[in-house]
Amino acid sequence: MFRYLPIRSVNGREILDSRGNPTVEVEVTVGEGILGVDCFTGRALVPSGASTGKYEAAELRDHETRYHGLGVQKAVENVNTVLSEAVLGENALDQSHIDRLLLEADGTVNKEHLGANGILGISLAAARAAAEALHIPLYQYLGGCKATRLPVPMMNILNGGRHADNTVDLQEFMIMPTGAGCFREGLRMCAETYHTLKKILKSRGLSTAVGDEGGFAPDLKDAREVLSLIMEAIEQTGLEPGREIVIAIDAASSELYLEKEQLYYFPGESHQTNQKILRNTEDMIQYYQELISQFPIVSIEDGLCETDFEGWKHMTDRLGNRVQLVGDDLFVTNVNRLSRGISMGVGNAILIKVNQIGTLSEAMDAVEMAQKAGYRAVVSHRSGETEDAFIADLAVAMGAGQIKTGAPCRSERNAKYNQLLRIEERLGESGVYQSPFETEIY
Ligand code: 2PG
Ligand code: MG
Repeated sequence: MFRYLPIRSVNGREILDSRGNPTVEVEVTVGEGILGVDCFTGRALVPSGASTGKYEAAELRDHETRYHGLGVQKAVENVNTVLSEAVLGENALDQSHIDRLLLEADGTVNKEHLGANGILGISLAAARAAAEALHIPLYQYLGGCKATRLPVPMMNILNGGRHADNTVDLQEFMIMPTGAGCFREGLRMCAETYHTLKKILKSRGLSTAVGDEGGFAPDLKDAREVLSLIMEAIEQTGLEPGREIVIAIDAASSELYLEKEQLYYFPGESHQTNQKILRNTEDMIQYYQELISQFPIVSIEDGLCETDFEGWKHMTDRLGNRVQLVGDDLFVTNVNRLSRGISMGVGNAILIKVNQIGTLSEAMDAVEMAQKAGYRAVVSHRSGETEDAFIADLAVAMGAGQIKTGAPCRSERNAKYNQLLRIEERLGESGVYQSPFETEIY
């Protein structure tokens, strides 16, 4: 039976994210009855990045004095006026149609006219309202009856780069419990390792304060020192690195790149060693190659800068059969950039961030394109997050197999892990948890 579930109201407001900066929240109400009777409301909260890619959809900020210029009142006003008018009365069960109307209302390529933050809020809230009205869980609404795969966490336990004020240059050091039997066990293994790491840092007089994504942020010399500490933490927890837990890195190298010099500058390492550390593309690839041979690293995200497709091609030829190479700033959840990457043989995985592209349909299209081409997809949070756990359901819906959502610390991160615990419990014996990697990769 074809059902028409009209959008009855759209209500946006300005709220705060995990960094204390304003962001957009939207409530969409749908229903066939009189407003208020037989109506269902979905709410979505929009995340925000710090190491934002150059090619991301535009986040609309007020640039006024309040909130140091970061207010989102204009984006909220657009939600409550022109964007709301575009979708009122339209069928919430037709997500592609809703998203198309939002895109048309904006009319620009990167959503700079009305703001990707407001657009995304409506897009996500409409999906949630539809799931509510159908009385089915969000992952099932988005993914159908085959949505049974729980993602392996890619858990950021040590923060650097733009996410912390320490001397660690690479942005994220993550652990992945690929050897766990189920998601719940994997989460426990990671949380235990996280706490062991805390003890080790404390015993060496290093800081145990955390960065934006909940990982520790001590001053350390370089990636090797970080990775050695993580290895120690895994082993002291009684786990076997390389078999039960493997390691992933997000270099976020666009942040290190000096455009004029065409070199990557490592400020922390330079400071710690009293010499200017600069690496060219070749040095970077060589650097990763050494790290891969010394540590059980299975995944490197944004190993090279977002503009350098040629360099990426070279890196993929050299490392692509040994590690997952994830394009975040490179692909920005955008099918145009991804298809260029696929046709060139660049990278072998994409990071999926809903606010990087601005609508749910476009994000889902990117996952599908990746999967068809044999690329993996990692559903991801932003460094500025909220209590909204939408991406947990999205990861299961798309059968992505991997989720990147920070440390097991800070409730905006745990909201996603906790939602996955609920989904796993609900799926019961139908739930699938398996390593996304072939064993040869490490
Ligand atoms: C990244 C993200 C999330 P940000 O680079 O992958 O970890 O960071 O949201 O700051 O872009
Ligand atoms: Mg990244």
